[in-house]
Amino acid sequence: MIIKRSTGIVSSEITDEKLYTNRRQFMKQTGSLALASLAAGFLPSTTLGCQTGADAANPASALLPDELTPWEAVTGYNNFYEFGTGKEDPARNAQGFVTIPWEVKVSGEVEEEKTWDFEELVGGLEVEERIYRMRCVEGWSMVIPWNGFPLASLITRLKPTSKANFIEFKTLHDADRMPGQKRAVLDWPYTEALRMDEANHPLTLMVTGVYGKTLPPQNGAPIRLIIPWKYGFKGIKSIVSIRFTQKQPLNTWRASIPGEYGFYANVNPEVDHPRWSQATERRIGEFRRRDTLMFNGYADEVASLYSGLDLRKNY
Ligand SMILES: Nc1nc2c(c(=O)[nH]1)N[C@H]1C(S)=C(S)[C@@H](COP(=O)(O)O)O[C@H]1N2
Ligand SMILES: [Mo]
Repeated sequence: MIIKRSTGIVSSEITDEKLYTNRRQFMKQTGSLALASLAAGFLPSTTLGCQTGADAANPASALLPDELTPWEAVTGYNNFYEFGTGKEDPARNAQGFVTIPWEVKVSGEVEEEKTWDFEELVGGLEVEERIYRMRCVEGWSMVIPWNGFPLASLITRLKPTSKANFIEFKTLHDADRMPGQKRAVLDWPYTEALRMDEANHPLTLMVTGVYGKTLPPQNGAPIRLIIPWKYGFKGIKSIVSIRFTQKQPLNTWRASIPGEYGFYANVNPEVDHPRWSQATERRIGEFRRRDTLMFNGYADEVASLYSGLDLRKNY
């Protein structure tokens, strides 16, 4: 389907909320997202990267079903420091955040540096639904039905040169529109980056919607990044700059606390955060903690990107 911003991204081709409700009920009955994915095969949407069945290395987790995290939690319990550091701040403070018009500056190692209007940037790119497990470095997790397109298809459109080894993203920096930026809690603007092979991986998404609706401001409207095998902080929100670079860019969290956050931020239950273990997580809505899976459960798809890399050093 094609992104239509005036009407949001909802169209007859995308799963509507009633369908989601039905699907959630279905998942409650079957208790298995794997089965729900089978059912999703009858739906017009695509489900990918939902690998839930048995994980030989982690039999305990394999017994636990994945269910979609309710809309209320997905849009009400957020990290978006530009709108405050409390989990409920973004939902409140980002209301009324204006995302039309929106421009994205594309620079660095590209054939042509250019500031793109949002409509032109994403126009014609096919939006898919992807249900992804999400893991925050703070130890909570959710299962979220995102709507977006592979970053790879946008990269093709932007025409980086052969010198591009990394892609760097920046969030809007405007304290009048993002009140959290009045405090120097981070070195604004929020900056993140990926290696080009990570960026071009088919699981890596540029997200413009969630639950079949236009992305709410607290989730990073109008466009944000999602990399399901990495900790949530790599998924930068409200992007206004994309720069292709030869050298590895410095990401915000690494810049502010280098002893705690690295460049890769791959979900890894074996590498503790200096101040807490990463071995388990609390799925929002659940009481008992779950075991955290290597690469957040996406090891089959992405582990080969990191062969030869010491994951204890390169966290
Ligand atoms: N610009 C910006 N992007 C950001 C953040 C932020 O504070 N500012 N928080 C990150 C963190 S820590 C997480 S866990 C996810 C949360 O995304 P969600 O609120 O949509 O679940 O956004 C990430 N992207
Ligand atoms: Mo996070």
